Amino acid sequence: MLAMSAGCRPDPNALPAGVDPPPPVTADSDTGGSLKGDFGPPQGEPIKAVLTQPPLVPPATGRSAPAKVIVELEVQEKEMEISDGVTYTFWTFGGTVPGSFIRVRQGDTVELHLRNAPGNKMPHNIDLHGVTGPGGGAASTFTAPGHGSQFTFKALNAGLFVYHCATAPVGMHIANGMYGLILVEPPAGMPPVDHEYYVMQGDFYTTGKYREKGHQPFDMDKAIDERPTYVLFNGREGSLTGDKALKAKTGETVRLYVGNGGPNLVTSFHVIGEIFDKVWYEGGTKYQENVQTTLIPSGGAAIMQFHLEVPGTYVMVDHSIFRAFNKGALAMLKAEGPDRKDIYSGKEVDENYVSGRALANTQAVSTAAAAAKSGALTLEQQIAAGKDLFAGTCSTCHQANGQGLPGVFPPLAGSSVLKATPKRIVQIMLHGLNGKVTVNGKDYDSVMPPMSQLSDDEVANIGTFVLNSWGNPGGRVTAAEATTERARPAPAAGGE
Ligand code: HEC
Ligand SMILES: [Cu+2]
Repeated sequence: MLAMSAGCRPDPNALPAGVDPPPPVTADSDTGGSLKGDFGPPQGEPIKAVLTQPPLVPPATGRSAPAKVIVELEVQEKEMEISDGVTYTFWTFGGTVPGSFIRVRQGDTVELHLRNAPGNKMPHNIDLHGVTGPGGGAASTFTAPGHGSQFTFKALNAGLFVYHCATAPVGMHIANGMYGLILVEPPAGMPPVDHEYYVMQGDFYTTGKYREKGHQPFDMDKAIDERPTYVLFNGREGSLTGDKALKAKTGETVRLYVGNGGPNLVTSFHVIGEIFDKVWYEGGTKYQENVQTTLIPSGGAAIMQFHLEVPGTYVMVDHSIFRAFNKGALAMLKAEGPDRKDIYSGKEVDENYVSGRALANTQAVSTAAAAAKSGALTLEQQIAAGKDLFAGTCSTCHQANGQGLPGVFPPLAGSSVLKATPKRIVQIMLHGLNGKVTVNGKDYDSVMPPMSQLSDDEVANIGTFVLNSWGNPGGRVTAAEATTERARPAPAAGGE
């Protein structure tokens, strides 16, 4: 039968002339996993692991034999900013979110010391996904404040692994920032590249709204319902934007070690304007090529690599895109180098992406928040904070100079509407505006969407900035006025 079909028509599985057949799947084409990960007892003197804080990655181990590696981690519970003017009590491995990056080689014997800093309030432990053994170390490392514990494991599988705290309530410990990455290099190491960076996503649950100023406690109900207030890279909104953006030059290759601590969300990790040349998906041994977006499960990781050709700002997002622009999941990589108009002609368009409330270094916003808290907020501080926020919120339509766009977006500069009723700006921001409106003698019949995602102090500061700019009548908007306006029903269309 085989002979007959071969004789009658061409074999549909035959390869075209000159094309090699794929390599056969043999026992050698996989790494053997843990079965082949034990290279015998550790050699030489014990080595103290180099740990790094995000976004840095420790140097390659550079070793060709298994060693005993000592890792010392200290749990610190500390208050840090989660966004400008917003503080949160994080629980951390080593004082940062995510925790210190650990790098060892397959076959290494790792002696892990966990200290729980005196003054902490909670017991903690560590479960490393790179450990072979029940609990991944959790049971051996349960540690009360002011105490230390240790356990030893042999890193049998190569890969990029998440570690996290697994003390009850587990979800709360993870939600507070208790996770990090451990890279177990394959025996030959990772191929060298120009830059390696450490980025980890996490979802956060605060009782207040997104960007609501002041200290924000953890909200267990939101966490159980999986309704995060923030979705962040490296534990803070703006941790990798503006001056803190990752840096590289064109002609260089960048490798990202990206983890997802969760506790709840899966991430669709994407770099706007780049294509991953390689993705070691799920943090494992094999790579896929030419990938746009890679999925990283909660409690998982991936390694991506790309070569930079065109200079400019590359924005990294969770492509579940409301998380990027309305919950903070946005980071940047700045590539310097000469233009490559042959590859990309355009002007820099990152403003379009970045403006949607993702500006970094809004120092004035923090200053105003601190001043408001102490009851000493000045008009100047409100105007300065409002100016920063206007740039990320209103300027897309009304333009940075408040002139609007003829026939499309009315001017805020010298606006007759604001001259007639200055405080109407609060209502327009919170409830939007539609129907016919006449501004400086010209008619507009368009729609401004409500900007109700703004917090009350943001409304107050933007309003104050606009009223005190471009020949407008001046005055001051308070957060209390925003609270009152928010509670009122939206006015009917065509308010003129
Ligand atoms: C998506 C585009 C868009 C954004 C963003 C936007 N507006 Fe508007 N805005 C409009 C449009 C369109 C109108 C006119 C609506 C109409 O025709 O009824 C308008 C009208 C106004 C008016 C009344 C008319 C005038 O020119 O005085 C004010 C005040 C105003 N906007 C303030 C703001 C402020 C403050 C922000 C930022 C918090 C903002 N807008 C963000 C599109 C926008
Ligand atoms: Cu913990």
